[in-house]
Order: sequence, then structure tokens, then C-alpha cells
Amino acid sequence: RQRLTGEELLCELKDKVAVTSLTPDLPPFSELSWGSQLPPHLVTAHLGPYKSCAVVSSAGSLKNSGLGREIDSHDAVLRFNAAPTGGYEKDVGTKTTVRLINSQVMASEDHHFLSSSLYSAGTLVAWDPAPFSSNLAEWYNKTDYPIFKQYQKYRLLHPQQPFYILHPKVEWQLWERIQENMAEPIQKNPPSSGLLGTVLMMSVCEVVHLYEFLPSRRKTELCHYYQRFFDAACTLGAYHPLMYEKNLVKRMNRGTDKEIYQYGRVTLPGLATLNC
Ligand code: NCC
Repeated sequence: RQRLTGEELLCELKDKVAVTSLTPDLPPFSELSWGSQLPPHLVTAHLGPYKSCAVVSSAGSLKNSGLGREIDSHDAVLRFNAAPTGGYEKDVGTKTTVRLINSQVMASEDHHFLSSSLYSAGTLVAWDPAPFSSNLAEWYNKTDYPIFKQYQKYRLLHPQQPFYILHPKVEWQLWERIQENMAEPIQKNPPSSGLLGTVLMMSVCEVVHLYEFLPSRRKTELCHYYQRFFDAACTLGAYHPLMYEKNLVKRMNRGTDKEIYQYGRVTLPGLATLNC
């Protein structure tokens, strides 16, 4: 199979990946008493449409980047997991429109998901690494972490905050795009929150700027900008097929290599703007 160009890859994304979320009409949620806690519409109907969006990876290379003002100038900003803004405003900005969290963050004791104010800004979107080719009912009974138990608790405590759960088929549709476009077999684990969040924003924004997903000249083994913990696997991947994700994003980038090097910035078009 011929290697696709960036523009062809973008069209494949648009064609084959649909960002959807769980709604109360879907079995098994339609038969569960708490199912009505799920929002009735899709996350992509709730968000935007926005002109410009920033996706802020949690990479250590954001430290001392001074990108805060640029990030805040976007109409919407997506952040990940427990990544804070307080104390790091100069480098990562202050605005949080969407926070994408994995089910591990929701469940683990040290993140205080139910009580920490870190999660109270903007719209929450959660996901859980679902088994490949399982249906919703199978996954529901065997999630990686107790995403549904925590979701119900959070909804009761914060009923006004918009909170969505990604449909697990998004993970695997995206995984298939990665695998299809790589010469070698990749690990059968879902893509990182980074790629999921990027595609979510490409579905609701005209243009997406992704920061420090492809590392700039500030590239470092510091895992996160907000923690003193060093591990190159954070940038290169271990569980997630992160290297392959980055390879795809590099190919789809409409910005220059210099922008990556200087600012850690990648420019991706909104899927609705593509003429495929
Ligand atoms: O580290 P994490 O990701 O929260 O980072 C969010 C996204 O930013 C990109 N990233 C991060 C660090 C880095 N040096 N380079 C990067 O490119 C990645 O795209 C990443 O997805 C996750 O994907 O959800 C992940 O979550 C953490 C962890 O669960 C949370 O931070 C909560 O503590 C995972 N770490 C562990 O399980 C130990 C990580 O593997 C993936």
C-alpha cells in the first residue's frame, strides 16, 4: 500500500473516525436507572463550533515555553488529565474549555477526582481503554477502571457541569488509522489521550494548534511540566502507540518544521473545512 500524504491522511480521518459519546438511548445505558444522567446529545454538538482551538499536551517541554498568552488567545483550550494551570500560567495559559480525562485519573485515590477543583472548569470528557472489538455491554461489565461508578458520583456532586463519556469505538477507529498507515504491527492498545483530544477538537474547530505533542527544541525527559518526574517513555510511549501517533500527526501538520522546533506547535485543520 502506498504511503498516504498528509492531506490524504486527513481525509481518512474525516471519513473513518467519528467522534461520538455515550447517550442515554444506547443499550445497556437505556436499561440502567442512572443512564439518564448521560447527556442526551453528542459531545460534538455541545462543543463549539469554534474558530481556533489549542490542545495542550502535558509534556515537560512546555516548562519555560512562555506559550501561555498564545494558548489563551484561542477560542477554546483542551487540557488533559490532572494538568494544572495554577502556577504555570506563563507557560500553559489559564483558559480551560475542555478537560479530557482517562478513567485511571477518575479512579485513583491520589487525584481526588470527586473533590479537587482542578476538574471543575469547562466541559469534562472521560474515556476508558475498552477491549478491542467488544460491544458496549461487554465493556460496561469489564472497564479498565471504574469509570461509570465515578461518573455517577461526580454527576451527583456537580450536576451543572457538562460531562461526557467518549464512545469506545472512537479509540479503535483511530487505532486502525494508525495501524493502517504504519509498515509494522503496532501494540493493540488505544491511542493516548493526546491523539483522542486532538481529533475531538478537529471535529469542533476550524483550526487546531497542538502544543508540545511533537517536541520542540525544549525536548526533555521531564515527563510533565507540572511534576518532578523523569521518564523518556512519557514522550516516546510505552503502553500507548505514542511514537506512531506522533508520526501521523507530523505527516498531517500544515505548519512548518520550524514552528515545531521553536514553539512545539503543530497546525491541523478542522475536519469540516476539508474538501475530500
Ligand atoms: O501523561 P498524560 O497521558 O496525562 O499526558 C497527556 C497527553 O500528553 C501527551 N504527552 C504527555 C507527556 C509527554 N512527555 N509527552 C506527551 O506527548 C500524550 O499525548 C498524553 O496522552 C493519557 O494518555 O491519558 C496519559 O495519562 C497518564 C496518567 O494516567 C495521567 O497523567 C494521570 O496521572 C499515563 N501515565 C501512567 O499511566 C503512569 C500516560 O501513560 C498516558
